[in-house]
Amino acid sequence: MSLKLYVDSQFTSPYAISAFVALREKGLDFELETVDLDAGKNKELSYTGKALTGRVPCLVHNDFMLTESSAITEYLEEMFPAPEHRALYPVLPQKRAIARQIQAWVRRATWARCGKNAAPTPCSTNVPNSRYPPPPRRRRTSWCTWPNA
Ligand SMILES: N[C@@H](CCC(=O)N[C@@H](CS)C(=O)NCC(=O)O)C(=O)O
Repeated sequence: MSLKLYVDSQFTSPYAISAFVALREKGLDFELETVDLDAGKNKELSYTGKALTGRVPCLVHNDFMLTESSAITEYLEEMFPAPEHRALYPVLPQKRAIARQIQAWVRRATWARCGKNAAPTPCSTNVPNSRYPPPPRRRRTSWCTWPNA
């Protein structure tokens, strides 16, 4: 079995980090490969041939390739289920929903931390016990999807 995760070479993408954490939590052996977004390596065929969206993260499991961080974590949860591997999501629907709510919050609250044009997001100073941050009111300035990734 082979697992490879493509992440940004700056290690700042919250999307890539969520896939990375899921693999680590599951206790899986995987190879990590970096893609230099600033150099546009994610637009090259060598990457887009694997990653449908041309963005990080991209998971390659044997000959299966998957982008989109939430699809990746849910795929890992189903492919490597508990109890053999640690569960990523709680069993109770409400608790699962809250886990996904937190994931969405973390992804969104840190969205502006990727790539050379990254600027501090107005959400980044918010703490988890505050209300949901308001949507950012700026033009896209980073490599991360904006505004609703
Ligand atoms: N919805 C995607 C967002 C992924 C994303 O926007 N990744 C950024 C890095 S934070 C990226 O690869 N940007 C490169 C580009 O847009 O060219 C996910 O959840 O995986």
